[in-house]
Amino acid sequence: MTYTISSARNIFPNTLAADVVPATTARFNQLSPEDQLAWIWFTYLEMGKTVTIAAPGAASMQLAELTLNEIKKMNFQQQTQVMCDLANRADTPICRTYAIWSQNIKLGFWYQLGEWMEQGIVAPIPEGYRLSANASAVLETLKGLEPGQQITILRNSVVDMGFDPSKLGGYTRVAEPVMAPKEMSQRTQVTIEGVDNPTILSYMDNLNANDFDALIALFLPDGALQPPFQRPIVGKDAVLRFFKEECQNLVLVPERGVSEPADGGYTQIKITGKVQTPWFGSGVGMNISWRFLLDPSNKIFFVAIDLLASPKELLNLVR
Ligand code: 45D
Repeated sequence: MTYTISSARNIFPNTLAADVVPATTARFNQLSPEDQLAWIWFTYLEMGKTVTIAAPGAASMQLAELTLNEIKKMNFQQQTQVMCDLANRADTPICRTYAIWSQNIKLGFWYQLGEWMEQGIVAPIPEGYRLSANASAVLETLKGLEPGQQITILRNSVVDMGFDPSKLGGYTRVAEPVMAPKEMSQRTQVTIEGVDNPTILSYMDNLNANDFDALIALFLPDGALQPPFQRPIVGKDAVLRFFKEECQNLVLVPERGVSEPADGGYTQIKITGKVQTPWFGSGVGMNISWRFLLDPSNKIFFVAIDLLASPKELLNLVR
């Protein structure tokens, strides 16, 4: 039998992903726009007690600068309206601009607004604002989760805002410029207990080095990558674009894995370990698994990345 993308998604079916993340995001999306903004604000304050967000790079902020300056000049009432429009996914010029930004630009935009809210330059959440009972319940759920799960929910709530890009018709996405890959002398090499497959090691090392051209060369032309809680991204061009737009400066720390023969001369390999995002650095280590399916020539046909349900899952390498 040969594999399809959809059959490949079922390798290592015992892998337990953090389903609480999409469940919590769905509950968040039921809240009113005002409640959503206040909820994010309280979440942000709550998380700030344990982890620090790093300021985004100047290059990504430049792309949001026009919009940020426009908002800065508004009065508090207008600023509040803009933020509610974003949460409401309204059809306004700012919501349309926001819709075509990459995830990192959206996060950087809100990072700046958050700073300005603290400084009194942008309208704060009204003093004494009381979250609805539902919003409080969602916040309580979030408090009980691991930091890696919390930041994923926070990111989801931000990236889903703005006008729905699928209603825009044709458009050009706006993403941060791609930096040159790391110098050879600056590169690191992972070791993985139980796995020495060269494709897997190169995957980790090239992603850590931001060397996306070398990384994409490991994939088959019709290969696919499935990010956490998303549908697979199929084909080399689309996967390469995703790497360039969303994957700069990640730190992958794979720990252990298992490799075994699969049908048709393929090999299935599961790796578990930690991933750090540049927004939180080593302050937040997300518990991650990679499920790879390699073809007989050792090229990547499919890889799924999952955010794991608990640290215990790091040891789950059974089929
Ligand atoms: O509304 O192997 C205010 C892949 C209040 C690639 C605010 C990967 C009002 C292949 C506070 C101002 C990428 C799949 C808002 C691996 C308001 C691969 C602001 C995995 C919104 C391993 C809120 C990578 C703010 C992974 C500023 C798993 C919120 C990466 C900021 C995961 C939130 C990265 C931030 C994650 C969240 C990053 C900065 C989850 C960042 C999350």
